[in-house]
Amino acid sequence: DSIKLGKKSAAYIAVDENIQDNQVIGIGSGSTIVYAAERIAQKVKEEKLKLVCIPTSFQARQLILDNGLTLSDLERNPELDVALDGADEVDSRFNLIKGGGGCLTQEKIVASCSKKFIVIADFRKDSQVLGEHYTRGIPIEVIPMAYKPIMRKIKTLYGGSLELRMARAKAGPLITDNGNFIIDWKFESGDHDWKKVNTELLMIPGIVETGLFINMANKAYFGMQDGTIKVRE
Ligand code: DER
Repeated sequence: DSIKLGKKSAAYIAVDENIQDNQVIGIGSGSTIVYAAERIAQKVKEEKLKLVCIPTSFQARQLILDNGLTLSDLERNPELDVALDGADEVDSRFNLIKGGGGCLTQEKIVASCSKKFIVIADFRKDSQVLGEHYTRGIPIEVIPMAYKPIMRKIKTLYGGSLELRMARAKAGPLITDNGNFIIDWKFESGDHDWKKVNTELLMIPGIVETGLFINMANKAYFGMQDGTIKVRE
């Protein structure tokens, strides 16, 4: 279908244009990045590239191993050349919502350690303002014991509605790769000063990380419905 095709073609182009020999590469999480890992593995084989990959989740770690790529970590490679990742939404100012897959904390850490951060997404993620297409709200990773007071504080400060993200294949709340809970914050529609909101949220004790990636992405490749690729930078 056009979404899968869009993800795959965007991922292949993003890899072909940005991956080369001797790089340290951040591998994101979600479904789109699967195509990027596949393409990297093809290029490593075809062009005998030497590169190492840093995961952003258990899923990304498996993806690296399953594709026969060389696994590394931030202890051995604290600075990356390029990080590739998906996103739930990209607004006109390159603010991202990430965390739909629950991996936002390690994704943001790895992206912050990289000289370049590239988003790969299908056309549904290409928005003018956040919330236009992605309606599940901003994922916020929290320390489990504090989720209730944090939900109340966000509600008081910013309104909207908040939901503790429940697991699907396990009873109870979703547990992240870091052992925490995730709250999804469905914010009031309209434009927000996301840089300010992000900074304020991170000051609330118990909030580990937000799915607001502000001024982090350098480039985005969107797989469009007609099979073309839209590049924004
Ligand atoms: O959780 C994340 O931030 C992921 O990158 C994710 O939201 C993008 O997922 P997708 O590539 O499966 O759409």
